Amino acid sequence: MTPIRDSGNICKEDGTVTVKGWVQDTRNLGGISFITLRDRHGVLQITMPKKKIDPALFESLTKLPRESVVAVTGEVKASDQAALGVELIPTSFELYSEAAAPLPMGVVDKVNVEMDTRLNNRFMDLRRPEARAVFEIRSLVAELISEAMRMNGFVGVSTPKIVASGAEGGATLFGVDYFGKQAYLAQSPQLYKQMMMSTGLDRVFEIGPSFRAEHSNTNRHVTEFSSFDGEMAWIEGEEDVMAMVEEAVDYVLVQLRERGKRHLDILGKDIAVPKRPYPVLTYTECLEVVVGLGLPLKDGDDLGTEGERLIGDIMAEKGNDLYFIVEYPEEAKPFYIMEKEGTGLSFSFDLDYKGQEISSGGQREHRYPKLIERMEKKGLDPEDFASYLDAFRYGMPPHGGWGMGVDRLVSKILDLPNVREAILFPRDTSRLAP
Ligand code: AMO
Repeated sequence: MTPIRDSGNICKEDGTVTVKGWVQDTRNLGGISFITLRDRHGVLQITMPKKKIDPALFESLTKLPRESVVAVTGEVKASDQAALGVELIPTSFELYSEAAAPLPMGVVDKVNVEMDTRLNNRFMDLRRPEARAVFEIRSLVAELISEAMRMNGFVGVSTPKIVASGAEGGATLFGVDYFGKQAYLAQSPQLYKQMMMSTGLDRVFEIGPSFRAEHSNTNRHVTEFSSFDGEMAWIEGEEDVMAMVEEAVDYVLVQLRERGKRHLDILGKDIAVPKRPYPVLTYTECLEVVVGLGLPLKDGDDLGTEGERLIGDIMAEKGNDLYFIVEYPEEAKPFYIMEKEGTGLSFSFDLDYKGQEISSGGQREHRYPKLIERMEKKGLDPEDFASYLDAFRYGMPPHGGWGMGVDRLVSKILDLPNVREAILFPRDTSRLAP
């Protein structure tokens, strides 16, 4: 396949070139002036010695407002002073779009702009190479996830995002009026990916949007996130699922280190690939540790942001960025997770990365009568899940799976302080635009 040109630049046979991009900066020193022209790949210096170029051209180019979009044609010359080692001496130009002034935020100014201002002006923020690099990396992460899954026999699927019942609890459901019927935005693909396990497409994965009416305004919660979900049948226990999650995350990190180098360099990041197997802690031991450190938690409570962070600090000291936490109390886990009978525990796990949960999963309850029992125990009405339950009545293999927040994964890989940095247009309690 011949790649299609990925920039506006054109080299002509007469030796002139046309470069297209944004006017990042202009400097007029009187006898000579310069433009820094930026495109996706970098910047080029356009040099205008007043005596050597047409006065009208000099005038118009020098007056261009920052961030205007232009095409400049001219000759490329070697230059010791220019960062690229070459500069362009212009002979003509075309103004595609003049930028208004003042700009809502600077692109190259070294002042720290608040995240809110950046998100309000995301189109402008993304003109900064560092902001763009995050999304180059995110795109690669998604590609690597798909590669890892395909290599392990998983089929990519797309499940509905407008659904009739929620799988992850009523508190975080967004309601939708669906032609007069009550519908919801999907909190996860949980019910559908499990239904697939009864079909023969017994290893599926999806990267898609998930919606949660999260009222908490934290640096790791948004109301629309991207979820990497997997589900696999014929497992012997939740360890099989954990091994697959570990395989996928390791593949992403190892490959990203090489294939994402150009973008990682822009961010000044190298990726530490944690040693395998990832350590496994139990919920109970984590709880004891954080309670010992003063957190007022009781058995069954979520470890929470602070608890996860404390465990993260302890694990970081031992050189472990990624670790599993297993054996959560069954009451703390959703109805679809299998109970460890007679123990009060469940066949579940979380995967934490640098002190933050990035994934949770486990073995599912595939036995129809037990599943009904679990639903009732959780106060759910099996009638509301009739089409899901049908898939369990006519032959359902043992299975398990996981959900992983892609936004959280990317933000942890890159040590971003807020998950919103890894989302183009984040949605939260106070943000619905842009
Ligand atoms: P859970 O609810 O733990 O599990 O979600 C799985 C992962 O999704 C991410 N996540 C979020 N990311 C950003 N903002 C949010 N509000 C948010 N909520 C969740 C986290 C989390 O670890 N169906 C199960 C998974 C399974 O068992 O297969 C589920 O959704 O990274």
